[in-house]
Amino acid sequence: MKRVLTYGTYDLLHWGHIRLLKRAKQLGDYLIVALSTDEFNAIKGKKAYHSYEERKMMLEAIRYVDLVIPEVSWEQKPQDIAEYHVDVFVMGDDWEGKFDDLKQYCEVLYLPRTEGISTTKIKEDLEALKR
Ligand code: C2G
Repeated sequence: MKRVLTYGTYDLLHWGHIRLLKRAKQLGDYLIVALSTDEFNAIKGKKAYHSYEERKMMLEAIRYVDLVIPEVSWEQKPQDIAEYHVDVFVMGDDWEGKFDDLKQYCEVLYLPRTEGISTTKIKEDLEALKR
C-alpha cells in the first residue's frame, strides 16, 4: 500500500486541481490531502471563498482522494508523514524545491502545474464580466 500526501487550499475547485489529484493518486494506492483550514489560509495570506468544511466535502467527493486531513501549520508535514506512513509527498511545481527537506522522510515529487486555470484567474475573469 503506497501512500501519497499532498497539501493545499483547493478553493473554487477546478480542473487544474483535479489533474493534480489524479496524477498524485497515480503515484500510489492511497491519497491523503492535507487541506488548509480557514485559519491557516489567513496565515498563508489567502481568504478562501468556500469554508474548510465545504472544501473538505468537495475533495472527499473526488474519486482520487481517500482521506482529507486539516493543514493548520507550515510545520506539520514531518509529523503527518510519520503519522500516516507516507511514501510520497507531492505538490505542483509552483512549489519546486520548497519542500526538499522532506526528502529525509519520504520521496518528494513536484508535478507540472496545469496552465491556464487558477482560483485567482477564475475570480479575475468573473470580476471582468461585471464591468
Ligand atoms: N495546482 C495545479 N495547477 C493549477 C492550480 C493548482 O497543479 N492550475 C496545484 C498546486 O500546485 C497545488 C494544488 O494544486 O499542488 C493546490 O493548489 P492551492 O490550493 O493553490 O494550494 P497552495 O495554496 O499552493 O497550498 O503547505 C502547502 C500549501 O498548503 C499549498
